[in-house]
Amino acid sequence: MIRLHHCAQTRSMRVLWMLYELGLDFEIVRHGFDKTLRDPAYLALHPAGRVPALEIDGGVIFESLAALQYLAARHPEAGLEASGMDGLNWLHFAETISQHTAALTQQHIAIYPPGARSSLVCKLEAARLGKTYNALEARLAGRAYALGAFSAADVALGQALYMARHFVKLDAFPLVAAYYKCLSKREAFKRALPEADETRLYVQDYYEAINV
Ligand SMILES: N[C@@H](CCC(=O)N[C@@H](CS)C(=O)NCC(=O)O)C(=O)O
Repeated sequence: MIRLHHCAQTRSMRVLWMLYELGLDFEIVRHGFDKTLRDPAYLALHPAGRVPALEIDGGVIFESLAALQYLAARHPEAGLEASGMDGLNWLHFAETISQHTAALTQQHIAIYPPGARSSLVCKLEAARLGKTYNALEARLAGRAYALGAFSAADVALGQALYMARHFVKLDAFPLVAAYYKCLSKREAFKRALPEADETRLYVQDYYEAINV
């Protein structure tokens, strides 16, 4: 049995999307995005108490992009592998995007009291996130997908954009905006979105830079 430990609107969504792309049978364990991730039972699956954790083939994969690589290689018939220099670079570039989203999520949502948030860090991280959009914009010139054909790299990058656009809009990056629009129409992407009654990490579509 494949079992995915998941929190809505987090990096575990990448793995959920990929599992749906592959049409596999699996269970989802939905966690709250809170201290329960540090419960000893969960720490036995993920050493830092984060999501995702994917129980599969008698082991656990606890890095989202490793999970995408593993799943794509496990199912070569789906043709989703992102391998070689280009494939690995663009698959893992998702994390270059997401590290800024994580910092911005902390600043705009997680840090309490709100007075402890930093407008300087918000502006810096948003500017650095914009630079990653620039890099992706250049990569997408003449390409519908990061590697030409749809692959695990697009699942990773599309999900990274899904989170990132809460802090830096895609409008100023026409190729990235069109790419995200195309990816977000995929059935597997839509199935990986939060359920109607699920607690969301992002309660706003967009978070303006804060002034403290
Ligand atoms: N590099 C890891 C990052 C995992 C990670 O930090 N996940 C976040 C959600 S996006 C998390 O679980 N945060 C909970 C916490 O920090 O307490 C991956 O890609 O799987």
